[in-house]
Amino acid sequence: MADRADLDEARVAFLIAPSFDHIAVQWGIWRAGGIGVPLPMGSPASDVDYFVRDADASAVVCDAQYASMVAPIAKSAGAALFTTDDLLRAPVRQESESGDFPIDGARRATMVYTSGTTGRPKGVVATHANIAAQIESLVSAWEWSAADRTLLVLPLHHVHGIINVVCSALWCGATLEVLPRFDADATWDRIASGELTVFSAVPTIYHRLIQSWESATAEVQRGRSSGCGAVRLMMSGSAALPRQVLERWREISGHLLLERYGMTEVGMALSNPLHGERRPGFVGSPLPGVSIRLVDDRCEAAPDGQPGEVQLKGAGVFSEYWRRPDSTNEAFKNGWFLTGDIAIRENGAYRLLGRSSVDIIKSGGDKLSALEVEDVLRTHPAIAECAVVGVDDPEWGQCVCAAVETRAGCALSLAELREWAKPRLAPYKIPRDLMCVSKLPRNAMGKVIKPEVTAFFAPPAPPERQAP
Ligand code: MCA
Ligand code: AMP
Repeated sequence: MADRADLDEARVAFLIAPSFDHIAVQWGIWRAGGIGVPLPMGSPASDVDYFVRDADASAVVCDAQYASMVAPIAKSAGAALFTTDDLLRAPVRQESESGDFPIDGARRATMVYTSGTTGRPKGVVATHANIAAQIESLVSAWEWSAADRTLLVLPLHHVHGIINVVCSALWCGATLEVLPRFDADATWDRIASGELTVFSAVPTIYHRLIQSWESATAEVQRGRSSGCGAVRLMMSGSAALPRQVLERWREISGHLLLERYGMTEVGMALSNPLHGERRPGFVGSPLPGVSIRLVDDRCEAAPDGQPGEVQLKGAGVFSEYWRRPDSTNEAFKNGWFLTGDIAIRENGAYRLLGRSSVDIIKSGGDKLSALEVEDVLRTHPAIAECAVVGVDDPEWGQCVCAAVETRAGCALSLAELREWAKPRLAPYKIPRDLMCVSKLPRNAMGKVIKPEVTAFFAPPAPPERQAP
């Protein structure tokens, strides 16, 4: 592989913590003509094995500390293994130091794994042209410039971190600082320095930053709040921004967070304005280069104020799900990408109402399939049947909760289940609450009634008393 002049769209998977090394490896893969497949940090070996095989990766690059976990996987998948030390600390060959290099926009550039309702995660393939369109849209809408300085606190296996932070900053020569993982105090230190101008995060991170601010001394609080004054743009996305977070953040920082809406398959689609009125609870209007329509359940255009599915078109929309032509076909109708998100439009701005499937859960900005978790839980020896739901939570947005029917004579605790799940599920997919029930609620067809399962964990508030 090292001797090939052009990787010719070979997949290179990489398990590297957010860092200069991570970004250098991604750029190296692009320059060499490969497809970069960033893997989630904290993945259990079973997930790494799945990603490497599904992507049919020719090579895996990892931080040295993961080499012993990755080596047997790479070997059995027939992929070469490199550590970042092997690649980045090796002497640079003269011929690879050339300046500009041609990239054909139609060439496939990245594959980011995402969960759908059914099956295991799918690789979302974006071409160089898709990525360029996604970045140019944001650079223009949010007026990124070389004078900006931002801090990455997000993982780099998601579009939010890759496109909205890293690529947008580097596209226009802005300064990018990188934390290997989110840390509330370290993030506040950098905001308090007064050097940052742009900041983007998910609601759970703002929730954590608020908690950290609340527990600081009055003097530290003043320094942190004053540092926010230097930031020209603070953004939230990837999950719904709770009203309390928006309001408390405004009091602490003086910023009305700019909320926007995106998806791995399209990059960013809708945004509140940089200048002009930002409407709490709304995700704004289409970003440059994005066309949108709302389609109701009769397959007709939803009028203003009526819910419909968000469907999108634009140069940023992905090219395909890797080696899943059926899923790709199902995801498009007449060239429109069907997001599965339901929204309404009021006075030109869009408000998200939820997803068409209850089986997609968003926890801390990470998306997962309830059905995928159920498939794994059913392999537990004590579990006869189970139902996984997302339950509203002020910190995580939604919490993964499992209701299970245990086998006769078996008992199961949450601690036991979480321990058992660690090598089998990514950390954010592991249930945070468990309820053992004698029978799951089912409808006449025998299908589990998920809203009733959700109510086990979060009983709906009693209806307000009517005045007699
Ligand atoms: C970590 N844990 C989680 C999550 N992340 N549990 C549920 N949901 C999660 N998302 C687990 C940890 O493994 C640990 O488990 C426990 O929670 C507490 O860990 P802690 O250290 O407190 O959490 P953390 O590691 O700091 O992570 C929280 C986080 C992280 C910083 C909010 O989840 C995060 O960076 N989320 C952002 C994801 C993101 O970028 N999404 C964008 C995708 P244990 O207690 O067992 O050890 S959407 C996208 O890209 C589209 C295009 C868009 O619109 O933006
Ligand atoms: P992902 O597939 O991980 O890229 O997540 C994309 C999904 O996150 C979208 O389809 C939405 O359901 C959700 N999402 C993104 N931004 C927002 C937002 N501002 N408010 C509510 N949901 C959002």
